[in-house]
Amino acid sequence: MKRPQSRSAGGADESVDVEGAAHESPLVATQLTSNGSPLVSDTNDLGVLRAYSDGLSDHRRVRERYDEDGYLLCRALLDRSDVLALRSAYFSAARSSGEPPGPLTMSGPEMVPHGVAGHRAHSFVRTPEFQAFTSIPALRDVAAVILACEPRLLPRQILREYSPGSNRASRAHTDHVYINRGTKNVVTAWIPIGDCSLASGSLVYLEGSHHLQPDELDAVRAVTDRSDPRRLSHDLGWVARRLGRRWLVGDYRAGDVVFHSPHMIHATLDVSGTMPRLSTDVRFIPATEEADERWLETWSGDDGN
Ligand SMILES: O=C(O)CCC(=O)C(=O)O
Repeated sequence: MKRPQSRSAGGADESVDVEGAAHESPLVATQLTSNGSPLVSDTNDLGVLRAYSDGLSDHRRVRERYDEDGYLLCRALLDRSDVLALRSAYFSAARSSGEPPGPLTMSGPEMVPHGVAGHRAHSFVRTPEFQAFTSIPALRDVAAVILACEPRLLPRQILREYSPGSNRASRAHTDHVYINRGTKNVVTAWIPIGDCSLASGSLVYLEGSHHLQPDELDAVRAVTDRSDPRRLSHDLGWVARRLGRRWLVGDYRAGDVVFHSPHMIHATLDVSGTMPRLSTDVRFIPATEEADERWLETWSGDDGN
């Protein structure tokens, strides 16, 4: 069984079972796709995210790791049962409102588009349960260490649901271009709501990409399936080859949270297993600094931001 190896510099090495032992069905690294395009043609082109396991008390160490990697993967930061309860609440709310069982496709013509009024994600982000979840102090505590100050949680908090077999996922992008009208000091927390293996559409990062210059990013806009110039390519394999960098992948368990820099290139995988991927991504800035006004309203799938 081939396994991609994590970087060896410091921290806990982890390996991800890309060939299926932990998954619902066998999955080989070379079959990982995003928006239908292969992530890699050779397993050696993949790396594995490294978790930060040294605790939060040494703030300097936390920031060093975050600055070095562009992300900080915190295993079991949240109580697993709280995360699973939120997942269950989301899908039960959908059932009690008379929606058909099972995952919604995000683009069926008869369906309300994802996250707009009438879609379950739109109503769910407005519930006290969801608001209480994103306000869990543990999230804020890590943001406080990374930002080195009292953080403020921005109200626009995106809830994403991706369906098995839809071949839809988030294209390569940096957050910076979406949140560059206020302070530059922003940290994103990506929170899988449920276990999120490679087969469940997990988040991937382009290794060291937070160190790239803006003109280097321009080089990976040429191949695209979208007109929005803020996005990079949907073809993650091409992005990696063009920039000569590896995608870092990870298996996430309910309770894990990964924090990332607004300059880190990231994307998600297609859901090849049977369970829909549910996740939220929220952003913190220093409490005393100016927020980008686009992030001050509750998220709606059609807010254009
Ligand atoms: O969950 C996704 O599909 C994308 C998340 C994302 O882009 C982010 O957390 O910044």
